[in-house]
Amino acid sequence: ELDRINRSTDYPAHPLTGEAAARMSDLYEADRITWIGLRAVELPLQRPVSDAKVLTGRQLPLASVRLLFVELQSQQGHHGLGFSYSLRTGGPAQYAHARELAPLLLGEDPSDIARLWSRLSWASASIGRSGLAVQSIAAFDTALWDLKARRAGLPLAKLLGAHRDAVPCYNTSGGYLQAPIEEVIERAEASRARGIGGIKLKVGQPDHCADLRRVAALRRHFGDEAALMVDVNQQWDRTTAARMGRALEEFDLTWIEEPLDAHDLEGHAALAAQLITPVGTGEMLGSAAEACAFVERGAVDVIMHDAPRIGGFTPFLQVAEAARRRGIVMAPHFVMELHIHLAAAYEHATWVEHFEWLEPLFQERLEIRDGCMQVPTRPGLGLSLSEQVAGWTLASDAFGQRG
Ligand code: SMN
Ligand code: MG
Repeated sequence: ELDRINRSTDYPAHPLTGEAAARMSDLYEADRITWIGLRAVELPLQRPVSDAKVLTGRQLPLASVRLLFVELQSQQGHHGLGFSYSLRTGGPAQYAHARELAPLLLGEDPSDIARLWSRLSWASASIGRSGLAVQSIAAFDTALWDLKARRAGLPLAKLLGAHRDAVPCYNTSGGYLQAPIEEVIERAEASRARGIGGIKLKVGQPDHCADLRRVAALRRHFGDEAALMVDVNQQWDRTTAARMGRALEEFDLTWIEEPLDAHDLEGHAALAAQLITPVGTGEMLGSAAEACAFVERGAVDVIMHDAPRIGGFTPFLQVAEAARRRGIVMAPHFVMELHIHLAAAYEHATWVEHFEWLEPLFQERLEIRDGCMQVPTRPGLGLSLSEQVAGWTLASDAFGQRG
């Protein structure tokens, strides 16, 4: 029998005839990227916000978000929309680098995402494999994944293989340091009334007692059951982090985020080993390799990498796989519009960060119910640009022939 199965004559001879020929239209036919649009956008925030980096004098308040959008069209009529972002500086450089990369994708099959990522990365080799170089690549990578999922007629989460249709979410935007605690509580109440599950508070002020008083007030107000997190934005040294970490244990926080310098791998590993409260970090890491190092060293209990900052979905999934093998929590940083799909496709406990900031850029809104953000049911990322984007556009360029 085996012999019979293996005999090549059992397979249709070429050229195909009969039923096999009728199935020809089901065979994969390579597509080609025919048009690429780039757009640089500056989205103003309603009010500038300050985290601990501002309170310690290291940075200015954040007043806007810069975005790099990529739109793709293919010969077979498929479309993709992706983006990357930057805060404070770097936007013009991301855009300039994207202009250099875009022509390399023309004529390529948009299905070959891994190969195209590698092609763009080789083209950027002289400016490195992390940070700005891969952040420009991220805009193309996310557009390629959007196109692939749209072509399949599936939400991206489903294309990746979803574990859930809704992901627990928490809100940060009400918890910045310029707001007095009464205002933080008021905004947190509003978030919870909308169905957002957790509340994250910024800490890391030079006055440590003030931080502890704000956390205590939030815990008192919301009771034992509420999921509360704090974000230090890298403003403690190792000694302060150990002391504050110990003082915070009584508040039963869901995590302490960025307690130390974002690149202090050994410091995070030691802190995570000392504290019962989970330690999270990852948003400032510039590549999958950097984020995997934290996961593999056991330096984080919660991995918080950010797809646009590390090169898009392709590298994000490499980090997610390392995290999955260790069973740790994944809470991607910011950009809920992209991360909802990735969080839905993660096996273990996961969170998405709810931020209203980017909502005006898109026509669609993510739905929130019972503490969870619902995974969009539209194909691809489920995003299309709003009309307002034109008014915030600083520059645009196009490559190839528009269909
Ligand atoms: C943060 C920083 C920058 C943009 C958005 C959010 C912050 C967070 O560190 O984790 O919420
Ligand atoms: Mg953070």
